[in-house]
Amino acid sequence: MLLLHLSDVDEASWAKAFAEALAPYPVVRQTDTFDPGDIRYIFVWKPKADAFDGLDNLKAVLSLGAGVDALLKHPRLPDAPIVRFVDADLSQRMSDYVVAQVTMHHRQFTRFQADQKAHRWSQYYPPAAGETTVGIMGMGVLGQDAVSRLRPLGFDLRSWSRTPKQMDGVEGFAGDAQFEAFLAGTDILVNLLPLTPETTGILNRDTFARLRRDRLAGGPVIINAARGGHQKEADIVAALADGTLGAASLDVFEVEPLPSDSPLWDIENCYITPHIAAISDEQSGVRYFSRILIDHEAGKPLPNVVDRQRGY
Ligand code: NDP
Ligand code: OXD
Repeated sequence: MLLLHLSDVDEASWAKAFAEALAPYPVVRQTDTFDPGDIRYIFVWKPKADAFDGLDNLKAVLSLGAGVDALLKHPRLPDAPIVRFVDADLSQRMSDYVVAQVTMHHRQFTRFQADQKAHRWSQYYPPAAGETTVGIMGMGVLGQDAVSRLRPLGFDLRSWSRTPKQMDGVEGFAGDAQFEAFLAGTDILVNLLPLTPETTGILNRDTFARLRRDRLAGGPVIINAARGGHQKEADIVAALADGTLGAASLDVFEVEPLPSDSPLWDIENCYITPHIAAISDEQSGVRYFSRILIDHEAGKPLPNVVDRQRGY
């Protein structure tokens, strides 16, 4: 039996789609009456404290989210393997966001917007894409998709990951030892890391100060589409005010929803979206997890299992 335990998304709709895809395999929701001992798989997003109680025969936890940082902190998380969402549709949506923000900053949107408001005719020619370096932190599923879509646009690309990566047309940097060198040549910093103890607060003043300063006229830019826990918002506010950063695009925040009194809302060169960079699409999600469940019941191994030791 598959149990759905979803918060902040339309659980009824997902349950209906799973029931259709898996029939006659039984599918139940958290509010249905069922014997917890019959649950073999649980599909979760923001599970409540009692979500896993009594699930003594669980074979796997299926995560609606690609990021599992919050799930791993669940106080009563069972020992079963966790399968996270890895999907071409999700990657495409994230790359849509990344490409939009990168191209906007590369072409100096903040500057020309201010000029327009001031009725100021000020000819400034942005560097060509090939003269602009986009540095991507996190070269996993989403990072690799993002570079595959930025590359044809002609950007100079570099990546930073925990272990070394070799990708065509991307200069790879890895580990703490190469972090400074990675930052020193980066004009637009894109964060696609998972949130772990090692990556918490990585978008801070010290990181911003190490970015390349002489290429983009307004100053280096950060784009955070991963998790709010990666960023120190007080440092972003200060860095945007004193010119350490030329602009920031933020999709995620230390506290979500972003409190209405956050200073970030009113900063002209800070571009805020409400954690919408990429959503797990229902149709793709049901297709992906149904296949996994059916294959696993048939004895095949689970794909995309989270390494709890690494935290992603
Ligand atoms: P992956 O697990 O596929 O990739 C993670 C990458 O980060 C890997 O390249 C890994 O290195 C690297 N990494 C991990 N820890 C470190 C470290 N300490 N130092 C350097 N590099 C590190 O994740 P995804 O690409 O699938 O997703 C990334 C994140 O995006 C998710 O965790 C989630 O938080 C976020 N997300 C946000 C969404 C939104 O709407 N805003 C939507 C979906 C996801 P290595 O390759 O060596 O293992
Ligand atoms: C995710 C997210 O992790 O939507 O999938 O943030």
